[in-house]
Parts: sequence; structure tokens; C-alpha cells
Amino acid sequence: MPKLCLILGDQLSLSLSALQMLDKDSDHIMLAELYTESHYVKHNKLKIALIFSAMRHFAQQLREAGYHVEYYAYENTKDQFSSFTDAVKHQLTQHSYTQLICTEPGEYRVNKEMQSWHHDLALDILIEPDNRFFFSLTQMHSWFAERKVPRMEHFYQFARKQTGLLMEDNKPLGGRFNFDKENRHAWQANTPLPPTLEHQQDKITQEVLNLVEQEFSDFPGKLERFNFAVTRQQALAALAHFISHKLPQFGQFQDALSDKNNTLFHSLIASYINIGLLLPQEVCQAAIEAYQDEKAPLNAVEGFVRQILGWREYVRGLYWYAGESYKEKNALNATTPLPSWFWTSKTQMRCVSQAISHSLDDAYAHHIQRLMIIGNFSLLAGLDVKQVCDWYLAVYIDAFEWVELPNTLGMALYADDGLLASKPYAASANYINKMGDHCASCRYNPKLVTGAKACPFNALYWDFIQRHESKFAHNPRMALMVKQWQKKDVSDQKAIVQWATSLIEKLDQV
Ligand code: FAD
Ligand code: DLZ
Repeated sequence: MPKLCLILGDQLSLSLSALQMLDKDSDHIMLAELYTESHYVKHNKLKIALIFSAMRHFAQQLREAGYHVEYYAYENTKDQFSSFTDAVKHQLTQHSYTQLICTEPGEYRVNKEMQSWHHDLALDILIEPDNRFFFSLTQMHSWFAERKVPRMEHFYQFARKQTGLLMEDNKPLGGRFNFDKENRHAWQANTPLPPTLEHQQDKITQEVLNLVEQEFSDFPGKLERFNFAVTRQQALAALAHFISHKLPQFGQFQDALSDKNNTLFHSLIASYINIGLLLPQEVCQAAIEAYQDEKAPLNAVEGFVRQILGWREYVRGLYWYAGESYKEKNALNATTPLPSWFWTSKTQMRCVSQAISHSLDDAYAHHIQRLMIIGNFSLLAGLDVKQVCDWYLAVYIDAFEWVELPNTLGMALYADDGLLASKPYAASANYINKMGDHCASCRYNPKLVTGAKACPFNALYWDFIQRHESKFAHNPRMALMVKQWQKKDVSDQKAIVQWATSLIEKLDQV
């Protein structure tokens, strides 16, 4: 009797652990487009289209490689199956199988469902570790468990030593693990922008785009902007495009903000790695080869490798190590409801409106827009942690809970009380003005703190310090800001708090 293998929509790699357990000639694979998976948040239409199209192309690739594939398309499943369990149970009525094989899923919700199969389904269940990371969850668990303060920077050094990436004689190339000091330039228009890579749309993608337009019309996103790789071949082309045209400048402009361009020198490949079209190892290797061939400087290559080998592995480890209750954390008691412009981008703050409109329309914003614009505003205004996390999970092309949650709840909102970050990523308008040119065309003045023309980030910043004064006074990296607040005249303090309070009361109009 054959075995059955279920592959999820973010597991589209031929090297996936579950696939290695199959006999091509006799075993069956199933993939299922499901109502539940496309509705657990209001996903961006572009993300649903990417996943459905990539799943359909992957099924085709599997068939071409000689596998027997059962594909459950959304048109047929939406009214019939409410979960992976329903779809699997249906498949079990079609054939007899000895075993159901899966690769572990990327989030608690689906993991619980899979674990229930051990007692709910009358066949042997095998759930294999996900082999598409540098480190297994067991290795990550040990690393976290062995440390009192498990910071990313320490993990990254450990990861560099373990993998040997960018290492020579057990020492970091260039004498340092981190070249971030060289990576904090604002972008000026005299550095030409990279060309855009256009991905061809075939019949499968066009059918999916029509389906998504029909079925998800009230979800965010502009399908006419769809320009994503949906096959491994296209994803490899996206990687090659990044390495040739963007990597050399990636480092220096990594933190830059621009009113004229939304993607700058960022790679735009997170979604491809997250759904399995690219592997993190090959992505890092391609960047390192560019350095070895003298096509990209070390500060750029190290900065890029750190995001993938460091941050990406670390947040996954933290997500599983911290447990399901991590999601409930709200250390700063942030409960202000999300202003309506999170779903329309209609705020007068130029930087925020730009970042949100790109997030909604294109399903993309780069890291600094996510962290220092939208995240920073949410942190300073004390926006409700769950609502903010759900928004991030919904809008971005690359959003999956294991990576979205630690980044949003931990890094952007400091809601885990400093488990991920040693200090909140809080900044006033001065930072935004220094790193980009949004302020020049904004109705608000980045130099003013109170009054109708003042940039809201300023009063909200000081009010944030004031609200959490006692907590931050003991944080060595925040104590200076607390002291600066304390040195202000009482009358200035009062005016700032009053102004910030009035902003928070009418956030919809800011
Ligand atoms: P680049 O800037 O070109 O970076 C290269 C690669 O490094 C990315 O493709 C990604 O694979 C990896 N990377 C960079 N930073 C991180 C990070 N902090 N954590 C994990 N991987 C990283 N990333 C996601 O993949 N999914 C998310 O849902 C997500 N949500 C985020 C929410 C917030 C509040 C913040 C601050 C960051 C979030 N990130 C998320 C991390 C990062 O912003 C995105 O990976 C990146 O912007 C994707 O664009 P890119 O591919 O052009 O990345
Ligand atoms: C995100 C997503 C969406 C929108 N749709 C599907 C789907 O229909 N079928 C599927 O197998 N996977 C989908 N996914 C990805 C899953 O939500 C993802 O596998 C889980 O979040 C586990 O990480």
C-alpha cells in the first residue's frame, strides 16, 4: 500500500524532508488550497495569489519529476473542507494508505492540528523536522535554553562559527563579525537605482489572479501589481538579479528611507525563501560568491548574510522556544485601537502613509519602513499589540507567524519585555528625517514637538518615555533618554503630554 504525503503552501521545495521519505513509483502527494488557510487573517490578495500559483506550479514540477500528485484546488475545496484534516480525511476515502507523512509546519495553529492526527486518524503519522533552515529546532532550543540573555548578535557569532560562513581560520573575515557601522547611509538620487525585474505571467498565474479577484475582492492588495516569482526557476532569476544589481549597494543603503522609491537595494526574496522556492543556504552562498569574485564589498555581503543566517534563524528559534503564550504578551500594556488609516493609508504623516500604501497595495515594505516607521509609530502611540501583529501578518507577501510575530511583537513593539531586543526601537522625527527625504514633502515639521504643524512622532516619542519612565530608567540603553526627559521644564513636559494625549485621542485624523 502507498504512503500519503501532505505538502503545505509554504513547503514548496523538492529537497523537503517529507519528500525524501517517498517512493516516487508508488506513493502519493497531496496539496490543498483551503478556505481556512486563506482566511485566518485578511491576507493580502497578492500573497494568496503568490501561494496558490506557486502551489500549482510546484504540483506541476512534482508531476514532471515523476510523482503522483492529488491537487485540491480552491474552487472545489472552499465549500467542502474547513481544514487540512478534512482534506486529508477525504483523500483517505479515495485510497488506502499505510502512512501519512508531513514536514513540521511553521506555526502552532497548524502544528496542533497535525498533532491531533496521531489519535484522530487511523493510520501511522510521521512528522519530519523542517530541513530548510541552517539549524534544527532542537539545536535552536538548546542554544536558547543555555543562555540567560539570548541575543541575536551572540547567536549570529555562534552561527558563523558553526557554519564557517564568512570565516577564515575560525576568525571572521575582515576581522569583525559585524560591519553595521558602514551600513547607515541615507540614499541620495545620485546613486542610480537598480532596474526592476519583470516576471512573466503564464496561464496558471492568470487563472489564479482571476480566482483571487473573484473570491477575495474585499481583501487588501492590488492584483494588477502582481510581479512575483511563482516557480523555483523564476525565484533563482530574482536571486541572480539581486546579486548583480543590488547587493553591492545593499549594505550602505540598508537603513535608508526614500520618498521616491519603495524597494531601494533590498532583495525582495523573503517570500521565496519562506515558501521554499529558495533555500537560505544557497542564498547566502550566492552572496558570498559575489564577495569572493570581488563583485560586492564585505560590508554588503556580511550585512545580507546576517539577516538570513542571523535574524531569520534566530526569530524562528525564538518563536518556538518562547511558546504559544508569546503571542499574548503585552509588556507595555498597549491597547489603543488601530487607527482606520492602517487599512486606507490616509494619514497626513508622509512617511507613514507611503509605507502603509505600499504595504497594502504591493504587499511589501522594507525592513526600516516596517520597523522604524509603522512599527515605531505603533510602539509610541501604544497601539494594541494583537491588532498590530494581525495587521502585519495580513498585509505582507512574506508574512508567516513564525517570522512575523517575533519581529512585530518583540522587535517593533517591545511587548516581550526585552526578550528579543535590549531596548525598544523608539525614535522621534529626527531619525526619520536623517535617514530619508519624506519630511521634505510632509505637512508636518520634524523639528517641532507640539502644535498643529509638529510631527506627531516627536510628542509621542517623549510621551512614550514618560509613560514608561520607571521601566526604562533601569535600562542602560534608555536611561539617557529618561534623563533628558527629566531635565525638561515641568511646563514643557505638561505641554508635550497634553499634546500627545490629544493626538492619541484623535489618531484617525493625524
Ligand atoms: P532584505 O532587506 O533584502 O533582507 C534579506 C533577507 O533577510 C530577507 O529576504 C529575509 O529573508 C531576511 N531577513 C531580514 N531581516 C529579517 C528579520 N528581521 N527576520 C527574519 N528574516 C529577516 N520578514 C519576513 O520574512 N516575514 C515577515 O512577516 C516579517 N515581518 C516583519 C515585521 C516587522 C515589524 C519587522 C520589523 C520585520 C519583519 N520581517 C519579516 C523582517 C524583514 O523586514 C523582511 O524579511 C524584509 O523586509 C523582507 O524584504 P526583503 O526580502 O527585500 O529583505
Ligand atoms: C498562507 C497560506 C494560504 C493563504 N493558503 C494556503 C493554502 O490554501 N494551503 C496551504 O497548504 N497553505 C496555505 N498557506 C500557507 C499555510 O498557511 C502555512 O503552511 C501554515 O501557516 C503553516 O506554516
